[in-house]
Amino acid sequence: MTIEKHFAFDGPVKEIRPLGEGLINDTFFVETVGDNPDYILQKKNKNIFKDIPAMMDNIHKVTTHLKEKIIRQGGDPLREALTITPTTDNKLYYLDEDGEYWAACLFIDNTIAYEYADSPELAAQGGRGIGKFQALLADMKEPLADILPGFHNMKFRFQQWNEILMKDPAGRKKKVLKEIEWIESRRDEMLALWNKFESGELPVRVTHNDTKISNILFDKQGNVLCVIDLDTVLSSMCLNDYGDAIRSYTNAGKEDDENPDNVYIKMDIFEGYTAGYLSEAITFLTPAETENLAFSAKYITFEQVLRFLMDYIDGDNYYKVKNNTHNLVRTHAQYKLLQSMEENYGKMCETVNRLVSNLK
Ligand code: GN1
Ligand code: MG
Repeated sequence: MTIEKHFAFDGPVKEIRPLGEGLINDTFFVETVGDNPDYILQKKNKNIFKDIPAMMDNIHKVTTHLKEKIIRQGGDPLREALTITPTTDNKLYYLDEDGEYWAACLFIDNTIAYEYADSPELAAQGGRGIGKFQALLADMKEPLADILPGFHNMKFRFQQWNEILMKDPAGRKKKVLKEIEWIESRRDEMLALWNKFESGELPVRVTHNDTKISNILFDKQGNVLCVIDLDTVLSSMCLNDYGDAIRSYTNAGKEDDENPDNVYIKMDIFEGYTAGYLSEAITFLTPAETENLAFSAKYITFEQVLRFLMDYIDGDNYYKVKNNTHNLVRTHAQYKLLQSMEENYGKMCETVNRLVSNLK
């Protein structure tokens, strides 16, 4: 690989090796010689991200804003926010001869990343991380490009749903009549939340849109340090980020668990994450936002059931699959999580309300 010569890395490169198990981009670790900083290099997935220049521009705007605020608060802008490493001609990405987009950032050393939140304390740190990320960006005025049109927009998702059901491209509709009913019976309540956003009752915010715990770096003392993977930052409801974190942190099973009995919401993790999130986010959340926090967990989990089922009916074109029932297994596992949230919804609302009043 000679890709490294296009980036403004400090110090000569010793080795470039694949890193992590990301399902979307190809990621590499760039080790430089001696004490020079190391880097992360990525080939971005242009099938999913249709406008990578706009995506990099969003990341640049967001990290610039974060760094200004972190400096003003006396923090370390190189460790508490992502730093884009430009190309040698000072661009945010490099477009190679095959039409592939590459981008690099500084590697933040001496950190820990987790795959699961196995304690309420760790979940609380993750919640603090996203709460602080959103709080630092709450006064950002510059608009962000809509790089994933309709991403958490339920109206758009139901348009896609209607079209796919009508086409039934893989002939699978007849196999999922019960599952289709799961979606239809919740259509109105789910659209109602998106309507509150469209009507302006819920404000437009800078949102991360991929708030799983592995997208947060912690320091060696276990304190949250930096939110990473900013590919999906855009302007939307901040409830997306809270809801998606609850969907991923609190699940006792796996996202694609073969045994739905393993899947349910862990209420201690729910409380931990919510407490951590609110400790930072209370500074900017409006009453309409706090009132809809618990519902947003159901909303994003429902959306995930819908997206997996839709991809199954469509013949598996979006998510990578292990076999031709993988998307159906995912649908069932996420539906079990949604049902568990529905059973615990009263308790979820009580917990949010109690934590909010404690902070007032
Ligand atoms: C995709 O691969 P990952 O975890 O970054 C998807 C998310 C889904 C998630 C489900 C751009 O994200 O929206 O919630 O899979 N990202 C995109 O595992 O579609
Ligand atoms: Mg991601």
